Amino acid sequence: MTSQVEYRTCPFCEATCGLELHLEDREVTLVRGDRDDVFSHGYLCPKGTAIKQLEGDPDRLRRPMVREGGTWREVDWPEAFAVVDEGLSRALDAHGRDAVALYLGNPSVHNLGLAIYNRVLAQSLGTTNVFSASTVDQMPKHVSAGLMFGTMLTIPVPDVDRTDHLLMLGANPFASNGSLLTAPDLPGRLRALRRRGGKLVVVDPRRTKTAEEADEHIALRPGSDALFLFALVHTLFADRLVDVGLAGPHIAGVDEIEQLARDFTPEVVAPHCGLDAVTIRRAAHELAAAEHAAVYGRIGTCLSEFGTIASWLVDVLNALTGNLDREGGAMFALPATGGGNTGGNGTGRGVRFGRHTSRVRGIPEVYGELPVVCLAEEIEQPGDGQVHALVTIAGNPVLSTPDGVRLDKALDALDFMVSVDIYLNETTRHADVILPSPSLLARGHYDVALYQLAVRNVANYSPPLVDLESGEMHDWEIMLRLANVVAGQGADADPRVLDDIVVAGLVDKAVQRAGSNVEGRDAAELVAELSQREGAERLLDLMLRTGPYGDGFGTDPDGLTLARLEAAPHGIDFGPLLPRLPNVLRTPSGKVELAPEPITADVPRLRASLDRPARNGIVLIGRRDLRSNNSWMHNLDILVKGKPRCTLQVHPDDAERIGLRGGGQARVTSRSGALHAAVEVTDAVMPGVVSLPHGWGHDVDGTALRVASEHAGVNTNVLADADAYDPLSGNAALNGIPVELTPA
Ligand SMILES: Nc1nc2c(c(=O)[nH]1)N[C@H]1C(S)=C(S)[C@@H](COP(=O)(O)OP(=O)(O)OC[C@H]3O[C@@H](n4cnc5c(=O)[nH]c(N)nc54)[C@H](O)[C@@H]3O)O[C@H]1N2
Ligand SMILES: Nc1nc2c(c(=O)[nH]1)N[C@H]1C(S)=C(S)[C@@H](COP(=O)(O)OP(=O)(O)OC[C@H]3O[C@@H](n4cnc5c(=O)[nH]c(N)nc54)[C@H](O)[C@@H]3O)O[C@H]1N2
Ligand code: SF4
Ligand SMILES: [Mo]
Repeated sequence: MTSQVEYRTCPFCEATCGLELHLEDREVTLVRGDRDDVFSHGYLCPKGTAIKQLEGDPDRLRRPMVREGGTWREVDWPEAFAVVDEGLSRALDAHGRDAVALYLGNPSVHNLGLAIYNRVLAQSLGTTNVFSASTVDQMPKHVSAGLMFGTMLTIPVPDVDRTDHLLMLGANPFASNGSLLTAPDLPGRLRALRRRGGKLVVVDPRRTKTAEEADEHIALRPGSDALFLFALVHTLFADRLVDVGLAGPHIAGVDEIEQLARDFTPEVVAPHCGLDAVTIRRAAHELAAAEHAAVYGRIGTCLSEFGTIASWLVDVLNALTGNLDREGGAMFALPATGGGNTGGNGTGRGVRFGRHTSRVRGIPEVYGELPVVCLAEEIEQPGDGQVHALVTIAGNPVLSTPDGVRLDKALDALDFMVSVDIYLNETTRHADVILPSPSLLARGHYDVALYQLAVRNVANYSPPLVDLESGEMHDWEIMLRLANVVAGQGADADPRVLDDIVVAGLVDKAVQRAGSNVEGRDAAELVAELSQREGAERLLDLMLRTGPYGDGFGTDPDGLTLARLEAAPHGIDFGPLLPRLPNVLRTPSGKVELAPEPITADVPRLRASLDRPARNGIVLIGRRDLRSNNSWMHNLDILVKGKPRCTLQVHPDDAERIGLRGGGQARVTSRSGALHAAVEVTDAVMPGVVSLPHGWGHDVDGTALRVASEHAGVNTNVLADADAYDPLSGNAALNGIPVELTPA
């Protein structure tokens, strides 16, 4: 038996904490925070420790599985891929490319092999029916960022370590550890902000842990963030507080914003927000007065029918207060792997949406995908272009997307389904084949996406700690083999041949790109230099070497390579964020587009909402718990033991009026469904608002989740309406759902 201590980045959320793992052979015996990690300095949360239980979970799939009727059989990889080939080819041959849909779930972003090869699979498949968890999450921010700055990931992050004033809407980092804001120990960073005399203001219908730790909690009505933010903008203009600062020369559209904000006075929006005008005006004045301030919005602002407008106004406010791209304000990361906004000259093609639309409802595509609110109907409705088969990659849409019951039925009706997943759960039980990712210990890890949104420029690579066991396959190889299958190459085709084509294509692009650190170099020479590595690591090395700190294949001998990261197990810190305007921009104008037409054209819809009478019925919102991770970590006893956490939080006034008791049951009904939930009476939620977390509802038949099924909870998304979405991004409006409550 060999004992080792190894370091790797936690892959469970966006915070990228360093873990210190104690191993006996393949077994994790102890998990601690890595004190020497350049970014997390020893911080970790209960989910990070649970890597031990996840590795040991007997329900975690370790071999490919094939379903025959109601029974599952472990098979070897050749057999699994033969079944996949038969099932997908049948659908493609009979009905064409669009007959096979793809759904990419959240963990596919946190897995190097899946994250890098997603696109290869999608391109080989060539379907317009691509869906992902992004349209129940952050798509509104991608849309607003793309239109304002030119790429979907050019998203400013609040410079939490140096700001004096943080206005945070719809986020609860004390539970979530931050999102579109990579900052290990974000709670600690927020406490430090207050210790140095700064102010934290939290806008949330619920008094969360984050709100309790803040200087001020503004409890607003769900779904009214866009109105609230517009009233802040209005106030800045009305009270002559606009000062765009040093970024001024790079910003277009300020005057248009003033016009647009004219109608949104604090007095007009206040009743819709459940606030008074004085609070709104004061919030605007404090934001403007702070030396360094930042506005940040997350889930609460995105999961609404005005998600894109709210996401946009967050950055409009950052710009109008002179805090965009400025130390202590909202800044852009410079990621080591490069990205859409590195290596160019500050202009680009910008973004365009709606190149195709969904078949049934005609909802426009964004960034090549369709909103997941359309998935069920695309399977159900017969006709040309109907979805007959589905590939899911690390996703559980039955629990995570609207109208879960309907989607559950739709999946049952598919001709064929294959899932790359580590559990037999509510979604994958409908699959014909499940292809499991290998043990976390056997994977290399690097957070390609998350470092693009980090509060410091950091790079950290975790090498595989153990070899694959027999029966395991690398994620990148699974993806390449799937790509071969859907490209008609067959189940036995060598994935390395396709991989070589992918690498050659990327190297060609790099040597042709003006200003790249390998511009004009011999592509074959570069490919040869990469040849000691394969799969995800080879592509990662290429990205790092051609990225902003890269060695350019010898151009800068001190520059970054994957080998250098391998020699730095605690990561490399490239320092705090630096201003990046105008070079970071990829808009055709080379300016920050403060008033992009697609968004300004949607403002009348928001204005019209002011004419609706302010609702006084009850609305439902979600929440997260520190020990949950969306739907998929509930099978780990250490994370679910204790008091049940899937409770319906109800304000005492509402409970009394309706006749609900803590510990009792409520029947909750919405336009799309009904459920019974355990009631928790608490004044943490504002009157008229109830809260139920998502990711529960593990009591369905045919899964293999022994622990989770004993802590089943209920699936809140049966209450979510597939007709409620933000038209600009297609993102589901999962918060602010009108519901009726009765005692059950
Ligand atoms: N009502 C409501 N609904 C919501 C939200 C909300 O706030 N309220 N939040 C939304 C958000 S932000 C998100 S991101 C989505 C998440 O939506 P999804 O991504 O669809 O769902 P997850 O619960 O993350 O499920 C992840 C799946 O990946 C599998 N998995 C985990 N690790 C691995 C791995 O390493 N390899 C592979 N192959 N599979 C793996 C799990 O077994 C599980 O099946 O939910 C959304 N749904
Ligand atoms: N422990 C844990 N951590 C996680 C996850 C998890 O499931 N568990 N999921 C990960 C994922 S995929 C994501 S995307 C991130 C999300 O990270 P966060 O955005 O921080 O997510 P939440 O904790 O759900 O916080 C959202 C807050 O919005 C509030 N809210 C609801 N409706 C509204 C509204 O209309 N307006 C405003 N202003 N607020 C509203 C809710 O009360 C809640 O407190 O967390 C990630 N981290
Ligand atoms: S905060 Fe996120 S990255 Fe850090 S240990 Fe917890 S789950 Fe892992
Ligand atoms: Mo998410």
